[in-house]
Amino acid sequence: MHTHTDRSRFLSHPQDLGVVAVGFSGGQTKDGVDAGPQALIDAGLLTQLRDELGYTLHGDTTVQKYVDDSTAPDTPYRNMKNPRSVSTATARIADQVYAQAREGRMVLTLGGDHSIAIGTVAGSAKAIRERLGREIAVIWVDAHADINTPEMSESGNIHGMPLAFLTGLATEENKDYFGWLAPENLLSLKKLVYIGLRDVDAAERKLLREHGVRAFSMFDIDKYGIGRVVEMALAHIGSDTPIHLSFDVDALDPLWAPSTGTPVRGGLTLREGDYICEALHETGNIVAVDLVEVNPKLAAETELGPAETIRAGCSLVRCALGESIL
Ligand SMILES: [Mn+2]
Repeated sequence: MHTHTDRSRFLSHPQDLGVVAVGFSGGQTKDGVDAGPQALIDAGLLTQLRDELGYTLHGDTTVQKYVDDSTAPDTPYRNMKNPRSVSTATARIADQVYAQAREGRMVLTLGGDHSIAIGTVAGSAKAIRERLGREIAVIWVDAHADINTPEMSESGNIHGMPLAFLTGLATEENKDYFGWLAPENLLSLKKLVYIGLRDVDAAERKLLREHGVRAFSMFDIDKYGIGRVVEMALAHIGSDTPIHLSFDVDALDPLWAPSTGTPVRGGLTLREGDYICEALHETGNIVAVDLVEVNPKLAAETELGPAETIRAGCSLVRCALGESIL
C-alpha cells in the first residue's frame, strides 16, 4: 500500500482528484489515440488511484468523445488540419478542467492526442489565477517541442502546436479557431520547461533559442542524469510555483512505449519517466497532470506493444499522483 502525501501548497483538496477522460484524436491523423483513456481505465488506473492512493474521484467515469456536431466543413485554416473540431473540443476541455481545478482539486486528464493540452493548460491557468492570483508553470515531458505556429508546421497537425497557442506565439481572433483562448490565461515562456526532447523541428529550435525557453533534451539527461535535470528544471520555475505536468508518453523510449503516434528512438527509460513524476510529486506543487498520446491501435502487431505502453502510462500517472517505492 502506497499513500500519497496530502502536503500540497496550492490545492485546498489535494485528496480529491478531478478526472477528465478525453477520447479525442483530431490533433493528428492516426486512428486509435482516442481509445487511449479507455485502455488506461480498463487497465485499472482509476481504481488504483482510488484504492491504493486514496483519492476521492470526481469528474468523468466514462470517456467523453467530443464529436463535432457542427455542419460546417472542417477545412484547413492557416495550414491547420481539423481546426474547428480541435478548437471546439479544447474549449470544452478547458471548461471541464477549470470546473475541477476551481474546487481546489488535483486534475488528471487522460488523452487523447497532445492538442488537448490547449484545453487542459488553459483551464488550469484560469483556475489557479482566479483562486490564488498566480501563474502556473508547465513541465512538458515530450520527445517533441509541440510549439510550431500554424505557419511553421510542416504537417499541419495541431498536436504539434499546442504550446504556440498557449504561450501566445500563435494568435487568432476567430473564436472557432482558438480565439476563445483568453490573453490573461496564457502561459509565460519563462514558466515553460521541457524534458526529454530529441526531435525538434528547425524552426522550433530557432524559436526556443530566440525566446530563451528552458529545455532539457536527451543530451542533457545523458550529461547530467535525470536527478540533476529535474532539479534544474524546478530551480528554473521556482519552488513557489504551481506546476501543470503535461506528459506525452512518446517521451519514453519506444522500448517502453511503442504504441504512440510519433515514436522516436533514444528516449527516456521507464524509470527516468517515473522519476520525473515522483520528484515533481515530492515538491507538493503539482496542480494538474496530463497523460497523452497512448494509442493502443499502434504497434499492436508486437502483442506486448499496447499492453506495455498502457502499463507504462499507468505507472507514470501513479507516480505523479504520489506512488512511491518506499
Ligand atoms: Mn507531444
